[in-house]
Amino acid sequence: MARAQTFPKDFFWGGSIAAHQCEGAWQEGGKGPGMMDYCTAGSYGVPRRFTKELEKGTIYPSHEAIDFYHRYKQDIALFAQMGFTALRISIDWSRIYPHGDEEQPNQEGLDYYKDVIQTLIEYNIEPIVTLFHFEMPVQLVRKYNSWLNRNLIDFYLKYVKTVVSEYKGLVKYWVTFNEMNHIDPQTEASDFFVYMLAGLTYGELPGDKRESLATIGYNMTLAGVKAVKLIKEIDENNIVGCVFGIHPIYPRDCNPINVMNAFKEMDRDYYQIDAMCNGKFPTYKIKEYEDFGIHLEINKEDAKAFAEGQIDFIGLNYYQTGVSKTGEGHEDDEKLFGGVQNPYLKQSKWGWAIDPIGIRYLLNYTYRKYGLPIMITENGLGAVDEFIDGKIHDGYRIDYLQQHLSEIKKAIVEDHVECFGYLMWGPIDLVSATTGEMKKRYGFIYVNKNDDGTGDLARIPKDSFYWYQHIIQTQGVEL
Ligand code: BGP
Repeated sequence: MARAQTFPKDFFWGGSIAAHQCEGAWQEGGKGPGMMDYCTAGSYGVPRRFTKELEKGTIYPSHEAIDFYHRYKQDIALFAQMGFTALRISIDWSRIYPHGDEEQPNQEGLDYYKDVIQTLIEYNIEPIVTLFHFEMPVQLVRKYNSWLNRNLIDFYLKYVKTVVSEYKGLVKYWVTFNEMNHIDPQTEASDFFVYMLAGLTYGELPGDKRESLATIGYNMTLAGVKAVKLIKEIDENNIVGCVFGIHPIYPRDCNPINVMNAFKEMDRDYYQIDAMCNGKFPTYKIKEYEDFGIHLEINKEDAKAFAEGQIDFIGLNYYQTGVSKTGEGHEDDEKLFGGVQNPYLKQSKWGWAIDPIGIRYLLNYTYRKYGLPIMITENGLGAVDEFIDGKIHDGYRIDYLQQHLSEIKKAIVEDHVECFGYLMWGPIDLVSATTGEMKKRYGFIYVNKNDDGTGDLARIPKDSFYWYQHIIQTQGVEL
């Protein structure tokens, strides 16, 4: 058989969005308050804040976002015009169980997502549904202490059962969690990620910080494997994955100790994938925790859950590579640059290193480790777009995507990595997760909304819109 020359015929071409970054309508359709509704806007260098109460005069970007809630039909029509064959959306838990612990779900929330999903299907766009993309009812945090409490696993499974049963036969591809890998006691999981994933700030984590982080990571991983089993019990045709946000770590140089340290830094992002692919929570991790004096609450039945809940595919979000923070012989550069930059790479305006080869490296590394199919569930360039003669000529975005896609093609064609989809992050401009800005734009479609909340929310295709349309039409042969 001749070697494949391009992407497989049934490759998923599309994009990824998340409810709290696009829907808005935060008090409509019976939705309860979600954690992200209490998150202010920030900017590059100015962190977003989570406030206990809503502050007058402060902008909370999720409240209106880009109003996808009311405009999804128009937006999906534009995705269809580009030729999308898949769209990854997330379901906001607080639209289904407004406070997280109700007996009955909110039917209006279920109906809303059903219509979104049916609209996608009408356009032959495969819905890929994420069940947790930082969206969580506030009450689950305030009353139960979030994922530190094992009860959260049951609330999550109840929500998963409701949603997966409701969309049986409509949705086949499910994602249990987005980027839970940022919770780890050995990283300085930023305050922000702890909050987004677990709803708690460092200040609010009771007891030993590292033990709390390990517990949150364990409970979420356990919830993830239990969800896999449940989703397949509801429909054996369901295909279930989990999404991880990984930036490969390069060593500072070829000094063996620096190579070893870089490996260790990167390896931290993999213990949950190990747990979800190998049928058990890794013993090395439990022993490592013991070395640190961290005690995990592990029940006898947990082992069975890990044995029965292996995922079918791995989703990878890739934006950048990093350079190991530890580097013998490099103490001075660190002081000089205040962070570790790769001198071979350029950076985006938000300081993210642009490294197309990194995506091929990540695909190879992960595929060789597990042999499971992989979907690129996020990738893209956050940039400032400006109108010239009423148009946005975003050649910089086209270059970025072109280079990354051509490295993915090499991974598929030359390295034989089973990669079955490319979902560009933010195909329509939306709220940045880390900064809360609109100015950090990823889209093929411009949304007329500014950071101060002004703008008529009009949708305008950029040059990259037509470029991606052509790539999809031609199955990436020219890449
Ligand atoms: C990932 C998140 C997304 C998205 C993306 C880009 O970590 O899963 O929700 O936002 O990062 O980040 P940002 O929006 O901050 O540029």
